[in-house]
Order: sequence, then structure tokens, then C-alpha cells
Amino acid sequence: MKPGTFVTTLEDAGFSPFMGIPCSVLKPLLDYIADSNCSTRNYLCSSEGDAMGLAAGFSLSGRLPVVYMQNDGYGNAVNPLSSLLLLYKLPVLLLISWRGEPGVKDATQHTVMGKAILPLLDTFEIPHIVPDNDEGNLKDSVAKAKNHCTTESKPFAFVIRKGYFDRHRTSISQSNTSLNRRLDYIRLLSAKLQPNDVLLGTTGFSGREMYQTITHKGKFYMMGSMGCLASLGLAIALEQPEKRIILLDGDGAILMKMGALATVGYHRPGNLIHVCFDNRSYESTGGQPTLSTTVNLLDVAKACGYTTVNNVKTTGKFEAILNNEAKYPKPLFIHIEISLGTEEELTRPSISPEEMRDCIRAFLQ
Ligand SMILES: Cc1ncc(C[n+]2csc(CCOP(=O)(O)OP(=O)(O)O)c2C)c(N)n1
Repeated sequence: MKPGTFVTTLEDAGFSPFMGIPCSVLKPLLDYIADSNCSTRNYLCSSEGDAMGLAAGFSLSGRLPVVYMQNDGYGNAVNPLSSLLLLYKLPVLLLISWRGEPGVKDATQHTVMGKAILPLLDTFEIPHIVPDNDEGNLKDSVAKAKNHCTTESKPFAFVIRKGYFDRHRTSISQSNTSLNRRLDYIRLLSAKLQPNDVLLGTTGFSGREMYQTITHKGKFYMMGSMGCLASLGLAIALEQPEKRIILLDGDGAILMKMGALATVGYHRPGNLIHVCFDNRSYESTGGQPTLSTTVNLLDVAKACGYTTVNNVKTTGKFEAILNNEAKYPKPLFIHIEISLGTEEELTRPSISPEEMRDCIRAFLQ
């Protein structure tokens, strides 16, 4: 399906504006919406729950908003969906990508939600359609969605399969190429690791690059649960005070669950180093912009109670911090500004989540 046809069909039926969190399946759609020829307004936000709150406000103002998300993000949307949109009967159109569809090859982290998404929509009594490529059928489906939203005053969902959208000719990704890439920092860190260090990587490219590049035993790639790395790392830091716990996080992930920084600041583990790779983008879903362009994450970490915060724009400065790391009281937040770009051959771990769990558990004993 051409993303332009899709958006125009929705707009013609009165659906707009758009808001949400990206998924690579929706990349062509988001590339199209970012295109200057597209009249639809897209509101950036921090999480799928945040997007649902926005949608409720637009709905109260008489609009028919569209919230896009990955099916994993449906988990974040559930609370405002149930106790705001469904409770007050506020219509919204949900565009949910179907990662982990049973029988379709996909990354492991989508297995549970891949099976659950349609039954979950049924449980919430949200009618849903899995659209095919036919433009006539799309018009009928959009009319059905519009009719449900206006007569029942309730949400309706489109569940979008992998490969549904054709590519759009221009891509959102833009980068500040004067900066180093994340991989340069990960390689540097690899050379400075101590045998007892615990290295935890987030959803997205940070975790994947770390897992592929670094052979250190005490590593763990938290491949799903976007935004939970600080909480996970905090508990390990509190339980393992003799080890250095190093978190490799992304700006999009931190923004999604920014409250976790307050939890870290409150408990103040003396052995936690929290690295934020800030490329101002959701790079792993196609380079869509995050809110980090207008958020000073360094100030946020400081206000949340991190003992030391540092901004880094060069590998030289990062190296200097690592060489004198004992001088920086923890928790230490290192905000690294990076350019876009990763390895062409970036793989996903070949071991299962349970094997990964067993490796890190054994290391932590
Ligand atoms: C709850 C949830 N919403 C959306 C996604 C899809 N997703 C996977 S990685 C990612 C981008 C992460 O952005 P960032 O933390 O900035 O890291 P980068 O991609 O730049 O490495 C997104 C949106 C997800 N996995 N989980």
C-alpha cells in the first residue's frame, strides 16, 4: 500500500491529526507524513500512553485522532485506553503494527505480544481490521472505522502487517555527521572494561551493538520493555554493590520512562554509570525524531538526583572520564551526543532470552 494513499484515505474520512511512537513496519508511513507535501499534522510524544492522552484531548476537541504504535507499545497504551478513552467513550483510530505475527519470522522480543494483540483488542471490545493491499477495501475499512467511531463513540483499530506499506521515496533520517557514532564509544568502552563489570544494553541499537561488539561475560541485552533499563540496572546495582553497573541507554528509551531516572536518583546507587546515547532519533525504527531536541536530559538526570552528570561530544572526553572514573561520584549520568549510523552487518543475538538470562544470572552469583 502506498503510504500517501493510506493517509489521504484517512484524512478524507476526517481522521487527523496523527501521534504516537514509531515501529519499523510504520517507517514508510512516517516518512510520508514527515514529507513537506503531506498536510497531516504529526505530534511527537514520549510514549504510547502519552499519545493516548493526547488523543483523548483531541477527541474532546471534536477531532478524530490517529494513534500509531508497535503492538509492544499497546502495553503502554492500555491504562489510558481503558480508563480514559473507553471509559469516557472517546473515539480514536489505532494503527498498530503486528510484530511477532504467528508464523512470520521476526525478532524474539515480539513473540508474546505477537500472539496476544488480536485477543487483547477483543478483550477491550475494540473492533479491528487487518488491512490488505486493495485500495477499494481500504476505503471500505476506513468507512467502517469512521462509522464505529462516530456512532459508537469508541476506538477502532487497524493492525498492520510487516511489509504492508511500500517504501516512501524520502527518508526522515538526518544526522549531525560531525559527531562520532555510538559504535566508536562502545569499542572504546570494550577496551576499558574491568572483569567484574556488568554491562546492560537497551532496546534498539545500543543493546544490539553492545552485544555484537563486546565479548565480556557480564553483559545483558534487554531486547524489549523499552525504557526499563534504568530500573533493571538500579536493582542489580543495589544488589551487587561491589560491581560497576554500566547502562547503555537511548534517548527515545529514556524519554519513554523518564520517571525511572527519579527512582535512580532517590536510591542513589554508588556503583551505577548510566550512559545515554543521544542521536535525537528513534534510529532503530528508521530515524524518526524524538523529543530530545527540546529536552536537556543532562539537566533532567541532575534534577532527578544523579550525583554527577557529564556531557560528551568526543570519544576523547569519554576516554578521559573512563580513565578517571573513580573520581566521579555515582550514580553518574553520561550524556553522549552521537551521529546516526551503525554496522551494515548488525545482527541480533543468536542465543535465546532464557540463555541470556542464565548467562547474566551465573555472572551475578
Ligand atoms: C513500548 C515500545 N514501543 C515502541 C517500540 C519500538 N522501538 C524499538 S527500538 C525503538 C527506538 C528506540 O529509540 P532510542 O532509545 O533513541 O534508541 P535508538 O533506536 O536510537 O538506538 C522503538 C520505538 C518498542 N520496542 N517498545
